Amino acid sequence: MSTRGSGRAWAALLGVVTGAVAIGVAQLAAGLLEPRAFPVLAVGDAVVDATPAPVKDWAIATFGVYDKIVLITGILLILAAIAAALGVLAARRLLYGYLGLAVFAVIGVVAALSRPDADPLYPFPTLAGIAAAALALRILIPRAAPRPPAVRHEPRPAGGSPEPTGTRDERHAHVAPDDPAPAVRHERAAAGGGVNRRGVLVGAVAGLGVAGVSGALGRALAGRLEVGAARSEVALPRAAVPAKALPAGADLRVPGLSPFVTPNQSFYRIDTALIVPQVAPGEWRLRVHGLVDRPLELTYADLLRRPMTEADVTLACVSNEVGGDLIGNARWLGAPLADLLREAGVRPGADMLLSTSADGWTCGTPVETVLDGRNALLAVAMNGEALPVRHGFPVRQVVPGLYGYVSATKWVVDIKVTRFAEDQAYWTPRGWAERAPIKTQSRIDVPRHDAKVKAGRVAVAGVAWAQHRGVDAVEVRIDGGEWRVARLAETPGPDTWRQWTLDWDAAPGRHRIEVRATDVTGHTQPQRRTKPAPDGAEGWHTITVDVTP
Ligand SMILES: Nc1nc2c(c(=O)[nH]1)N[C@H]1C(S)=C(S)[C@@H](COP(=O)(O)O)O[C@H]1N2
Ligand SMILES: [Mo]
Repeated sequence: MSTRGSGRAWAALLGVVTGAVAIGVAQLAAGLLEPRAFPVLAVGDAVVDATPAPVKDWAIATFGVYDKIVLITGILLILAAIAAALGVLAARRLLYGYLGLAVFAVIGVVAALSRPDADPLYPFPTLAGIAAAALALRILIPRAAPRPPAVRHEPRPAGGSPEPTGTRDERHAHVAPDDPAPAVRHERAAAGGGVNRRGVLVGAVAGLGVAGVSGALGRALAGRLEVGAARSEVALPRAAVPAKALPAGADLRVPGLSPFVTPNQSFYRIDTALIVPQVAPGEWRLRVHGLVDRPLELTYADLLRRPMTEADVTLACVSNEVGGDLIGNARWLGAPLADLLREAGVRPGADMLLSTSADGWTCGTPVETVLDGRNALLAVAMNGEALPVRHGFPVRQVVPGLYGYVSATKWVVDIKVTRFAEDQAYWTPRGWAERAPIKTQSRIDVPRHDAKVKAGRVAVAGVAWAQHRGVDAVEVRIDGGEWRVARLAETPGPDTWRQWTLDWDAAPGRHRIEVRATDVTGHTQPQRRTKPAPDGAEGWHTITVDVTP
């Protein structure tokens, strides 16, 4: 590497270290003040909000539940690249580095203030991080500057030539008589460009130390604000209306088939929140207002005192592709939403509930759906435990038959009774339908697509759903042959998915398996596959398998 090149590489390294200092110190400030104002998250949140719907759909389809990790990693990698470039620029003139940091300060502050729940503290973590970075830059970057040892240390050769003779390394092998630290000098020589390599490394390690310690401390402090402890102390009320016992035949227990009840730990999670909102039950309030005769405000204790209903309901995400896994079934415990609305007194003309989460996400649900007698709940528990924080603790909505984005508000804190003509929910201007009942769908779980199976009797099995209508029949066909009726598992009601299975006598070769469901209204899934937008994918799930003799 040339002298210049190596100096640049060191400057880039120190730029990245400076960036790490900024992020670590910002994390510390965020942990002290407000975890959500951590600029990387604020920028990530802003990116999520600004991302066009098709890109978001693609991200969900491609990365699934890892979409957030991918986004944050992407942001950090981009930041690292820019920080490296800033390091190089700053080595040329420190001012360039400061200007770059100023740009970051503006981006971070604007992103933080753009959060729907932003308060005046939000800019501080960014500003603290940038101030620390400016200091780090000032201390670190000069270390990457190639020292011109010829001027300070080279004894001028006799003969007056301005240029020292010999190769670079030979030159540096000379030890000036006045050099106070020959060992250090040797290091410089090894760096090849007169760069004080030890100085750079010491600076980098110190910078990373500051970044690591402040970052870890910040995360620990943020954790102190988490509500996990409060959650474990919740005493769940008994259900006034318990769920019917699950029919013995609800779970066919075919290996590889999704269990009837999805465990909380493996329940899909979809939301726009990069860090899970932490809403303490003691601070939770639900306001019901808008087109009502008597606006209400409830505390968590008020809610728990209401008669509770328990119900098995399968949630589904509108972004679920045909054959996808953004669907899960759980037993929910909650207060009927309809009772609450009747107490508030919905005024004529109101047709939409605009619910808002603690982090400002909104959702529009038809009033008539909530009032038509189905188990629309303000849920506090999922599968026998207080709602997991990721799934909306302390309170979320659950409305059977509607996709999550128009019904299932997590961390819900506000319900405005309004009109579709007057208000818009989060996803509506982003290209998703205003109203979105769940479409009749079926999925093959076993065998897996592209699996190799042994010839002979093969159990083909999966799930089908048509929430609040109910699944009436599931049919399977192999290689485009006759449709065969699958055996259906029992269900506790129309609001859950339904397992199905079919025994197939598989002959060696490659085979195509298709499935379609018919709901209780007599509607059979159409063959043509569509994309999820704007109101849910449809089409037959189709897989191919290799049957070996
Ligand atoms: N606060 C909030 N609630 C939300 C969302 C969200 O982005 N924010 N996403 C909705 C969507 S799109 C779905 S599919 C369901 C998913 O619920 P789950 O994560 O508990 O499975 O939550 C809904 N509730
Ligand atoms: Mo969703």
